[in-house]
Amino acid sequence: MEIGIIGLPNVGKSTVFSLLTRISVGIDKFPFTTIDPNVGVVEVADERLDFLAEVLKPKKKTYAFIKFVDIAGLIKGASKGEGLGNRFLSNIRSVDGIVHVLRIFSDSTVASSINKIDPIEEIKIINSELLLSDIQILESYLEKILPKANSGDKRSKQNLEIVKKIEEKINFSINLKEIKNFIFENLKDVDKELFYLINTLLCVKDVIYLLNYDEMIERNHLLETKQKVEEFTGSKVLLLNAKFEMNLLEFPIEEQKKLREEYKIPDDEIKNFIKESVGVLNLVTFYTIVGEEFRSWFIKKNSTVLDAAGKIHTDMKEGFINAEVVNFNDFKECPDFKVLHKNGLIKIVGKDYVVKDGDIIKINFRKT
Ligand SMILES: Nc1nc2c(ncn2[C@@H]2O[C@H](COP(=O)(O)OP(=O)(O)OP(=O)(O)O)[C@@H](O)[C@H]2O)c(=O)[nH]1
Ligand SMILES: [Mg+2]
Repeated sequence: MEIGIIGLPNVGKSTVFSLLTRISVGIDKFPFTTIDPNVGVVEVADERLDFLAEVLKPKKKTYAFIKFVDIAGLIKGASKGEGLGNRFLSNIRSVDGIVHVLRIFSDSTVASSINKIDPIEEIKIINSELLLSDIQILESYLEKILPKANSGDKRSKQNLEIVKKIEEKINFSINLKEIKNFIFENLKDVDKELFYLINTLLCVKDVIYLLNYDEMIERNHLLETKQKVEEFTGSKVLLLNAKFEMNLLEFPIEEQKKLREEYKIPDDEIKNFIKESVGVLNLVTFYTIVGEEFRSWFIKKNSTVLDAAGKIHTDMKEGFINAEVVNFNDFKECPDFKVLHKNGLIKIVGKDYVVKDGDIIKINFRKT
């Protein structure tokens, strides 16, 4: 699961990225052979896993993680190859969700590409680049199916009409959420080919907006700005003073508290940001207890327990027999697996069972 951090140049994307990776674990803990320097792994704290571990005292506790990708600044004309242009756009195409960083600090020593604090303007610039790039994709698809549609192929004709409708919508709107909703309303009856194409579009990705502010901005004004952006985008908007948080890491905890009070910077903004990032990916969390290791995992909403098994280990998927499932809510009320079992609260489920948020899962499988 990957989240791309996007925005205009010099809005603080890399600062947000470094902050996230600094507060997380070392990358070497994860079994990737190579990891791109601009991909950071961030462990997501989880109170339910903490509770499980507190009660059952395993030797090891492993939190689920998400990857953040620091994408270089997009500028006007990127879709036509300005700046590093399309390369960035293709980086964005492969992520599962987007964090759009907006600059709410003036600092004349840091060049700004629009020379003012204007988050709505920033959103418009970035969105139009994303949308222009989507239009290119739709156009080349139209070119491809036009001959077939003209020769009377019913399916192609239908797809052609849908794509034209989407294009028209994109031409008249800058609001990603609105476009996304429109697309999905018009997608009830499309074939696999078009469905796949639509899912490669940037405008269907979920976005959260991050206002990167600094101490110079007045809190009330900041909250008004937040509301404006919420109204304009219809999406989640979060606050973070990335540079301050980054600098704070240099101080001992007691000092950090004092500085927060002095500058009136709340201590839950990073936590919130990470939590909401998970939300934007439409994930649910499930838990496994294997030997001495307790672990939380993310999986896309509506995934089956077989998908979950595959995530843990391919052997588990291939040799899948069934799974034992109890939800965390039941465990919290009665933190004893034996009693839960006796009371029939541990269900045996087959491969098609849809994993629910908070499920504690034990996969039974044949070793091959
Ligand atoms: N005053 C102030 N400066 C900030 C803040 N956040 C970031 N900066 C500074 O802005 C400059 C650019 O920050 P980066 O994080 O590199 O910005 P970026 O969006 O990654 O920029 P590109 O990769 O060039 O697109 C750095 O000098 C940061 O220290 C902030 O909240 N206040
Ligand atoms: Mg950067």
